Amino acid sequence: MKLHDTIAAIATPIGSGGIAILRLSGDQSESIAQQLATPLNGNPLSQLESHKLTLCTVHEGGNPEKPIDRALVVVMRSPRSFTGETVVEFHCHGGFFAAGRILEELLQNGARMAEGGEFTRRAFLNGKTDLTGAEATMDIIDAHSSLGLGNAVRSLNGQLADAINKIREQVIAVTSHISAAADYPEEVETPEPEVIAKQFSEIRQGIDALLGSFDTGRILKEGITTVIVGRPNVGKSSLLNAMSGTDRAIVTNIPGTTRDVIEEHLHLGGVSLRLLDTAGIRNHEEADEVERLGIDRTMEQVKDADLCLLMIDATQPICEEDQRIAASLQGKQTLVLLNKTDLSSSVTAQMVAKTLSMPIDGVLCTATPKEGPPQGLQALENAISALFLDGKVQPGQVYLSNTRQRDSLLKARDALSRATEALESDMPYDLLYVDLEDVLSALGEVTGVTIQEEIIDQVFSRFCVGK
Ligand SMILES: Nc1nc2c(ncn2[C@@H]2O[C@H](COP(=O)(O)OP(=O)(O)OP(=O)(O)O)[C@@H](O)[C@H]2O)c(=O)[nH]1
Ligand SMILES: [Mg+2]
Repeated sequence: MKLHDTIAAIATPIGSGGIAILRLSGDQSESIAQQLATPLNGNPLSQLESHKLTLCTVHEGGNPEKPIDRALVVVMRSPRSFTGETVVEFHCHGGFFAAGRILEELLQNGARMAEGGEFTRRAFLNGKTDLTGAEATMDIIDAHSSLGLGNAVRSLNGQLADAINKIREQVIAVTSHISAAADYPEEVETPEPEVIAKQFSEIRQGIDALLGSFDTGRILKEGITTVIVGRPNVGKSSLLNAMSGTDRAIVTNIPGTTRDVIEEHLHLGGVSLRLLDTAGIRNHEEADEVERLGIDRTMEQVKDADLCLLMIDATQPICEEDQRIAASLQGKQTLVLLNKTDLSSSVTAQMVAKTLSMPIDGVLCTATPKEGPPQGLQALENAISALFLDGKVQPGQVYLSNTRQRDSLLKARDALSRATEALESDMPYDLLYVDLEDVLSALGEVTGVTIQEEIIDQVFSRFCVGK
């Protein structure tokens, strides 16, 4: 990958659509574009005002006999562009052909096909964005909920980078105070250990606050993975259908209907709920081979779930299998749904809570009959919101949502703990430097000021071509 190459790519998805946008970035962008685009106002492309769209005809090799399309072309001269280099965009007609033909022409005239994420990588290398901004760009493209989008935009606007930089400044302040006192003992008073300890604790609070926001940030970005589990025939598929307002899962009164995992995405309070319906769990001996495989898949899903909905049939006494399933969900966030409460039943929520050792507010009564409206779904949505969102998502706050960033912050916290231990064991101050340097460099990894090439590669490998 050469940095001075001029790169080109189609930036919009391929397919039928009103417009498609191609991007060129690099020193040669204007001269390459000029080979095929002719402004209708007669001026050469090189005389176009920067950042102004101009209608052009686009021809193969600039030959008027061989038209490809009419396109709006905009030149964004360096450094006022996304990448910091001169960028030219062609806004041509969408569909499968025009943009592809223009791209071929650009490549033939000296541009190179951009690699995935190369435009954003150049923006980063040219100081147009830091790594949190680059990653936020990707999160905006991938967002599937309004709260997730809001968090990504806040990060793009620099809120996360600001929070990290504020902590870095605190580390720099304490490090430089110690070193100034060591270098100029006459002029700078050596700080007392209590003073340094207090500063360390403030730094730690800042790091902990960001790390503590990760669980919510991940939910905002990826949604709440929720798995419905229970014995066969209790109504799991009926719940998936009722909550998603679809007929997605087959519902019959034959136990063992669902074999594969069925997934639907819904919206709940501004985040996405990834709802998974699974094969009913019963003794492997009672189930046939396909069902057994389905049961194994159910347990796989449980491992990765944020929330398990354990469903119990209210028309039957709570049995050993229900208890076994409940025991297998130990340690997972779980709500119990007492389903089929529209039918006459002798099982109460209190009995379920007692038998399964659940708090009573973790047991909800539902009904998802084939005919007639479902019941209890609003209470279920409220309970999920209470667990994951209420009081946890504060307006305007930025949440850490990226494992790479979290891992760097964990490294920073470990290094700070080492520095704190050294301080507490009365080590000479100059022994704190190494650990404080590690704190700084780990914090710098988050924004990209101190970073190795392979981390940059890892970040940008997630991007698509054209971004
Ligand atoms: N009356 C009533 N019937 C229900 C309710 N929920 C489900 N059913 C019926 O119970 C039967 C089983 O429902 P499913 O949704 O297929 O149950 P499941 O838990 O997915 O079953 P498996 O896929 O076999 O594990 C169907 O006949 C449903 O119509 C309910 O709340 N009330
Ligand atoms: Mg089912």
